[in-house]
Amino acid sequence: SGTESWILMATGRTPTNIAVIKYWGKRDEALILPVNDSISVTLDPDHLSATTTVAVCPTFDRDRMWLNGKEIPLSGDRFQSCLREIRKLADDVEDEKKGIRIRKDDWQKLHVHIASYNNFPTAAGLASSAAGLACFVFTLANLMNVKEDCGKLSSIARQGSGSACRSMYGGFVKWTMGKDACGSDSIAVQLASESYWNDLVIIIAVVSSKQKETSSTTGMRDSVETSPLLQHRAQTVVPGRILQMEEAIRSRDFASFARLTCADSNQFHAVCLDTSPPIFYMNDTSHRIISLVERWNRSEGTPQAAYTFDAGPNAVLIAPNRKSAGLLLQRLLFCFPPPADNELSSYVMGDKSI
Ligand code: 2P0
Repeated sequence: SGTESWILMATGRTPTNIAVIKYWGKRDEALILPVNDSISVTLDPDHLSATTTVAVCPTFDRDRMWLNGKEIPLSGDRFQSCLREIRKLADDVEDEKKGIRIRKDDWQKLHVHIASYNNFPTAAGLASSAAGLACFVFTLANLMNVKEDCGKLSSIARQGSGSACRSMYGGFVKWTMGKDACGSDSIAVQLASESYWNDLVIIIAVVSSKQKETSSTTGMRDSVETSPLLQHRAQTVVPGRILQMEEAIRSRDFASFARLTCADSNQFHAVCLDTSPPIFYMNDTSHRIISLVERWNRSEGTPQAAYTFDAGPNAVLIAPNRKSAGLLLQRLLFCFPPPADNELSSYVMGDKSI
């Protein structure tokens, strides 16, 4: 500290997560407390992940943030609430080599610069807030020498974006809705590590590269206010499904896992349709993918693959192993043949057929 100049940085990488039992609806908007528990699988960091560098320097005069190289405003943002919460938990940092000594209280006055990158196109409408907020909280906590455990950090990430709390762990993760009013028990817990069920293959079929029309935040607010099905789902359906899903994961029972995953995705989209005005996240191509998987599963007599859709038309497909994943890809490519001269990686299903 003092007048000398120095810069201290930390970098982290966090993957996004895909819910298999969905979060949809808040009971407290400010604290982001959900109306039901949810369960997700965190992806491999090589694919959909956020990388964030946080820097602190005595000459920084305000907190600033860049997303994919472009500065974005921080004021009033949910990043601010995460920053405030982490600052409260900050501890002394000493780096003798660099001659840096930051005391706990100094963190209140020091400003941070945050640079975050997604290794996937934000425009593709794939969940980016979960990875971004989780990575931000995790990296900031490292920089500020926060000693709290991942559970506590997950409750801070939750205040940035609900689904972000689940990216605090790898593997299968449950976000427990919690009971208390301040949200201290609305945290993520790991159900199984990333290596527990590593035969599973996840395929993301990009159906449209357009940005979604209704954000999750406003969509779920409208659903809470207008959908009678949402109340039924949260109170009567999800509690049982959570227990069944935990059991399916524990016993690596793919058939049960797939049935629950598909049913829960469909119910979430039914709640969207039950909202006034109705929300349409899926499109014709999404529906064709559902039919394709349903037909295949029915013809084999037992689930070969699961599908799940979030707040957009892109399909997340889960196969029990590489062999099934290969067969699934064959079926997808048969129904949605890519243009011959195109690279498969840049081919967006449905952009042509709609
Ligand atoms: C989920 N989704 O469980 C569900 C399924 C989308 C569909 O969590 O308002 O971006 O920031 O808490 O976390 C998307 O909602 O919403 C989401 P906020 P978030 O993954």
